[in-house]
Amino acid sequence: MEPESRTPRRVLVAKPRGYCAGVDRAVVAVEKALEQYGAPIYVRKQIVHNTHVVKTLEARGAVFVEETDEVPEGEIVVFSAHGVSPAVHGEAEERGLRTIDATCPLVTKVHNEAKRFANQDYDILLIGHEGHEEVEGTSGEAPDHIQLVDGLDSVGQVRVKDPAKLVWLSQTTLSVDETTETVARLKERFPSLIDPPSDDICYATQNRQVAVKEIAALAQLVIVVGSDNSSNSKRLVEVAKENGADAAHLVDNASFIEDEWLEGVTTVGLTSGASVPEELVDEVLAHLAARGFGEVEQVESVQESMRFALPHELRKDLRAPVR
Ligand code: 2E6
Ligand code: F3S
Repeated sequence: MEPESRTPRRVLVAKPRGYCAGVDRAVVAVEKALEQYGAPIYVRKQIVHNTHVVKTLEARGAVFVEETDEVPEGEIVVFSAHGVSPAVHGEAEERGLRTIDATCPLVTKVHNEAKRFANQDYDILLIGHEGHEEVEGTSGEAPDHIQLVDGLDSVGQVRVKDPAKLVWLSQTTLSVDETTETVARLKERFPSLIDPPSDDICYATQNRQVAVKEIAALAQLVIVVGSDNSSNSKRLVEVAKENGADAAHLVDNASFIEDEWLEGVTTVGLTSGASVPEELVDEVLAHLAARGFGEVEQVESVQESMRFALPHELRKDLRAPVR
């Protein structure tokens, strides 16, 4: 047998990976606000769920707060990509804050679906993860009509007013396969349950899952770069494990990789969540190259070209007095 140091070792890098159009728009919105109005710019919650992005923006003068009541009156506050409920918009208005709404347009689309079905008096089953900011924002659009379905186990607890007027919607960053299973289970209980008018799991979530499946089938170990509060990044780890990888780990950056994960491994799969800057992937590649994984191959599953316009508030002067 060849000594391990001479065994060919390669990295398969999934494409697409990393920043989606909604994250790019939200991060650029904070950067532009800092350029246009100067520090401090307040941001409610993490603009996207990535530690490195948050630290970098903090160093440039962004101030991250949990709630709008921490923002001094009259100041500018950016709402994160995950969206906010109408109540949060109301609180900001009451405090005279100038707001920049960086909610991803694909999250806004789900809010609009929720409002429309609630106005028609439907019960809405929102499939998503309890406590996630996106779920809190969407639920806040119609709290009396929306109930959360968090995983297969909660299907049995669903109670509805009229099973003939029932629709499901979802968080944008779920596992496609797991959601399909949850919907099937819900339809066993409620055969007249209707589907959303279009996919709520967004294009970026879906594409990154398709791409990680392709590399997971060829790799013993899959490394997903992403922070541990990032729903879409965590789903990539699960999808990798369910689709052929012996092991899959979420790491915030290269320093979290443990040498023992690499023992006996010849092919490492690498991908990153939708909130992850590419420089963190480059650092992981350098870390792996230093450990003998010098051969790098990009595996492209889907081409992406989505772009979103910046929030409209950045196109007007927020310094003008509020009327
Ligand atoms: C907004 C909506 C969806 O935790 P999650 O995956 O939702 O969030 P991020 O910030 O990791 O990813 C981008 C995003 C923003 N996804
Ligand atoms: Fe939007 Fe999907 Fe990204 S909802 S922020 S495009 S992960």
